[in-house]
Amino acid sequence: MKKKMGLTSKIFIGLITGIILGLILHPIKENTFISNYIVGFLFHLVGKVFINSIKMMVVPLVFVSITVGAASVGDIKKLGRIGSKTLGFYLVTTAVAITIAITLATVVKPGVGFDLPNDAQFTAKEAPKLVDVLIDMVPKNPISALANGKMLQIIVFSVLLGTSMTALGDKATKVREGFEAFNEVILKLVMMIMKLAPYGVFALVAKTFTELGYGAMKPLAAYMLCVLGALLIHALVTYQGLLVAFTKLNPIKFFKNFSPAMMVAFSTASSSSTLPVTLETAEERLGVPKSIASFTLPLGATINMDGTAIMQGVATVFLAQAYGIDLTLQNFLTVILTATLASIGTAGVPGVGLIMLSMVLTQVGIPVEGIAIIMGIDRILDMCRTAINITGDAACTVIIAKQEGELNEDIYNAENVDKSIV
Ligand code: DAS
Repeated sequence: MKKKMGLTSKIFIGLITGIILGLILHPIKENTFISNYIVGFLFHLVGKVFINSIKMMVVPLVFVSITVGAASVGDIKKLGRIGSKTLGFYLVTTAVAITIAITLATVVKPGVGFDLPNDAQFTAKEAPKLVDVLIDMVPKNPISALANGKMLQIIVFSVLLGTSMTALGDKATKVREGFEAFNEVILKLVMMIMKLAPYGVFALVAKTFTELGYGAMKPLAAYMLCVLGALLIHALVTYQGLLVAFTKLNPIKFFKNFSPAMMVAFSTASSSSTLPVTLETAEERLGVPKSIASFTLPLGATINMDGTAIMQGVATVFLAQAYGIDLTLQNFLTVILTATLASIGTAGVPGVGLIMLSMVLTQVGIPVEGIAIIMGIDRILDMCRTAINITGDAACTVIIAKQEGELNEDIYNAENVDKSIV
C-alpha cells in the first residue's frame, strides 16, 4: 500500500510544482530562452515522451485485456441466468454512466472558451456516419487493424477471440493461459510507464501553465468538478435507484456497509488490489453468499468500470469543447459504444482508464494530445472513479443475490456490523 501511495504523492508533487513553475514562468514566457529551451524543448520533450509511451500501450493493452476479459465473460454460459443477468447489469450501468457524464459535460460546458496551446490545435475530421462506424467495426484484416490502431475493430476481434476460447473449453486452456500471462506482462509494462508519470505530469502541467497562466485553472477545475459530479449522480441516482427498484432494501445501508471497500479502492486507485476487500465486505457486511460474490465481483473488477466510463465521457466532451470540435449525436453514440466496450478491457490498475481514453478520443477525431491537459489531475480522479467502479460491481451483486433469494438480509440490515475488515 505504501509503494502505491508513494507514486500517488509523487504525481501530486509533480502536479503542484508544475503549476507553480508554470505560473512563475507565464509572465516571462516570451523570453527566448524560456520559450525555446525550457518550454519548447525540455517540457515538450519530457511531456511528449510520456504521452507517446502511453499511446504505445493502447493497442497491446486493448487487444490482450479485452481478449482475456471476453474469455472470462464467456464462462457466463455455465452460470446461465446469473451470468447473463450480471453481464446485462454491468453493460447497462456502464452505458448509463457515460450518458450521465456526456449530458452533464454538455450542460456545464467545462471546456468552452479554454484556449489550448497552439501546438495542440487540431482541424476536426469529418465524423463518419454511425452506420459506417458499425459496419467498419468488423475488421477485414485483424492484423492491419492492430498495425493501424483501428480500435473498434481491435475490440470486436478481441471479444470474438476471447469468446471463441471459451467455446473451445478445455482445448483452449493453454491459449487462454498464454493470453493471461501476456496480459500480466502488458500490465507490468503499464505500471513501469506510470512510474514516469510524476515527471511527465510535471512537464505537461508546467508547459500548460507557462502558456496559459491562471487561464488554465478554471477549465481544469470545471473538468474535475464535472467528473466528480457525474460520479456522485451515478452513485446516488443510478445505484440507489436500482437497489430500491430491484430489492426494496435501504440504499443508505448499502453505502454505509460497503464504505470500507470504497476507502481501500480510493486509496489504491486499483479495483484489482481492492478485490479481496470487496469480496470480504460483500459477504460480511452486505450478506451476499460466496457462491454469487466469487463470480460477479472478480468479473466486475475486470469488465465493469462505470467510474472510468464517466471520466472518459466528461473528458471527451471537455476536450472537444476546448478544441472547438462540435460532436454530433452520432459521435456521442460512438463514444458511448466505444467506452462501454473499452470498459471490458480496462484493467483494474491505476491509470489505465486514461490510456483507454486515448482510444475513445481517436474514435471521434479528438487529438490524443489533449490528454496532456487533464493528465495532471487524473490521479486524484482515478482514486474517486475506482471507488465508484467497485461500488457498481457490489450494487449489481446485491441485486442479483436478492433476486436469487440468497441475500442474507439480517447481515445487510445489522446495526453493529463487524468493523474488523479493513
Ligand atoms: N484505476 C482503475 C481501476 O482500478 C480505473 C481507471 O484507471 O480508470 O478501476
